[in-house]
Amino acid sequence: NDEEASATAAATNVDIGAPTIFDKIIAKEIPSSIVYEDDKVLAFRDISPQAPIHILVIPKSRDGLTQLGRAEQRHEEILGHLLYAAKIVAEKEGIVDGFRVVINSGPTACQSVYHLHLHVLGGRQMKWPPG
Ligand code: D5M
Repeated sequence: NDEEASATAAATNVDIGAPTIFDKIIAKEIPSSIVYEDDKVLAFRDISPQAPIHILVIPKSRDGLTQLGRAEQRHEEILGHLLYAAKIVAEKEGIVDGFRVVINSGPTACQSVYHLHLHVLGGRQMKWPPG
């Protein structure tokens, strides 16, 4: 089931600071559906959408920012930029009146790709608490 699959993915991928599939997306070596881009961030559709709109916002330069739990003070500016980019993405997608931003940090949170990313989710009624 989905829960087991995400737990397996989280257990398989460990944070060793290695390049991830997102580097290939940034380099446009593998295709992605890009919805927003500037000099610092890239936003593209999640390959496994959990809502009608599910977009990932990532920094173009990982710069040690594999997960939020490893953030350092020098990352403050990019973290703010990513959050503002999430709002621009929500606006572009027509969900700015109601959307959710999620960051999974570490295996317990089922993070599977160790290149920091914000999930922007919307287009349906969200539930609380999340799983
Ligand atoms: O989320 C990692 C997310 O990355 C997960 O929702 C799937 C998505 N993903 C993985 N590979 C791709 C490609 N190639 N394109 C688009 N989206 C992708 P996490 O928070 O680490 O669990």
